[in-house]
Amino acid sequence: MKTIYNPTPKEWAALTRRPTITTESLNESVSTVLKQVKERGDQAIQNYASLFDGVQLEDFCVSKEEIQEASKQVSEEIKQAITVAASNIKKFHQSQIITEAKVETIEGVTCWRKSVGIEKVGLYIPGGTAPLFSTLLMLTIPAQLAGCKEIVLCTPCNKQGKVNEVVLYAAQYLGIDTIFKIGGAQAIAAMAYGTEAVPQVYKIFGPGNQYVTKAKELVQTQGVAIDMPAGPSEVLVIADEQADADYIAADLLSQAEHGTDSQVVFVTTSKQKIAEVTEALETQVEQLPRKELAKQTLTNSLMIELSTLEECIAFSNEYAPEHLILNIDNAEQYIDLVVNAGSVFLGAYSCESAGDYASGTNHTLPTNGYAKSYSGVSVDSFVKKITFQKLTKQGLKNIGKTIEIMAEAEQLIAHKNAVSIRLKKLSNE
Ligand code: HSO
Ligand code: ZN
Repeated sequence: MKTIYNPTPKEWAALTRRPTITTESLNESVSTVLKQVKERGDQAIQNYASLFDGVQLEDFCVSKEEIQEASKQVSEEIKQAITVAASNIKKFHQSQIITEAKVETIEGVTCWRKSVGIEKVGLYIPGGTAPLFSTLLMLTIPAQLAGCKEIVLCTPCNKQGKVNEVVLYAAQYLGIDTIFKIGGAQAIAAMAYGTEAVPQVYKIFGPGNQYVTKAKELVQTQGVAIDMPAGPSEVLVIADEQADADYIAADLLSQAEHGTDSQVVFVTTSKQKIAEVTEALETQVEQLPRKELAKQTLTNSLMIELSTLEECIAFSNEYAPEHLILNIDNAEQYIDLVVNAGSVFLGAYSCESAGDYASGTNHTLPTNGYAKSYSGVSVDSFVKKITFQKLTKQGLKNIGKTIEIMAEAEQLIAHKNAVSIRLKKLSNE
C-alpha cells in the first residue's frame, strides 16, 4: 500500500479520487446489446449467452425441479446461516416501515403521505468468482417488506447451464420463483424492456461488472429507475494506537478480496500502527485463497497518517467511503463528525463482514464518493411515496384566497378559476 505521512488538506482531493476505468468502447458495446435485446428479445439473449458465456440455452427460465435439486445440494449449516441472517435483516428493515401522521395544515385541509411498493422490480445477482447469495437477501427482504408485487431475478449460469445452488436455495427460501439464467448487460436489457420470457420491471437493483453497471446507467436514461450508480467496493478504516493491527489488516483484506479494482484505505494517528498493519497484511494475505486479487487491490490502496482523529474523520468525509470502520476508543463519541459514509462500523468488534452478511443492515451501499449524496438500499428504495389531501368546504374557504392570489401572480388564470368557481357557488349556499 502507498503510505502518505501528514498530507495537507490541499492534497486530500487527489488522494480521495478513485481510479477510473471507463472506456468509450464499453459504452458502444453495451448500447449494442441493449438495442439487440430491445429489438429481438429472447433470440438476442440466446445469441449473447452463446457468444459471451459459451452456453446454449433453449429455455433460460429456471424450473421448479432445478430449484429443488439445488436445495438438496446446500448444507444444513448454510441453510441455518441464511435463516439467521435473513431474520436479522428482516428485523432491521422492518423498523424502516413508518406510517406517517395525517397533518391538518389549516382547518379543513388535511395532507398525508403513503408508501406504496414499486409493483415490479428486477434484481441482478452476479455469478463469477463469488456468487453473492447474501446480496439476494439484502435486496429481496426490503422489496418484500415494501410490498413489491412482482420480483424478477436474473443471474448468470455456468457453461453447463447451471445457476449457483446457494443462490437458487436462497431464492426459494425467500419465495422468489421468477428466475432467469441471464447474465451481463443483456440481463439488464431484458428486465428494462421485457422480452417474450422476461417481464419488464420499473426499477433494477444489484451489483455487477462494468458491463452491468453501464447497462444500468444507460437504461436509467430511458426511464427505468436503478438503485444507485455503482462502482468497485471500498472500505476506509480509521484507527488509533489502541487498535489491534491484526483486526485492521483483516478488515482491509476482507474488502480487498472482492476484486482487483476494490479500494481499501487506512487512516491513523499512529505511525507505529502503520508499521504493524503493514506487517499483519503481509502475513494474512498469504493465507487467503484469493490472495492474488487482494494483493492487486493493495497496490491501488492507501495508508495515511494524520495528526488527530478529527482530521482522520474529516479526510474520510472527503473520501465518502462505502464502509467506514472507526476502530478507536469511544467510537460513539465521534458519530456526529461523520457526514459522508455508506455504513459505519463502531469499535474493535464491528467488522465490515458483520454488515456484509448478518447483523441486519443492508450491504448495497453507495461507492465511488456517492455516499456524499446517496443512501444505501433500504425499504425506501422499493417504494414510491404518494401524497394525499382532502379539503373540506371550510378548508377551501380558508386557503382559497391564498391560492387565487398566487395563481394570478403567476398569470395562471385557469388555476385561479378552479378555486373561484367553487368559492362562488359556496357563497350562494
Ligand atoms: N462488501 C460487499 C458485500 C458483500 N460482501 C457480499 C460479501 N458478500 C459490498 O460492498
Ligand atoms: Zn464484502
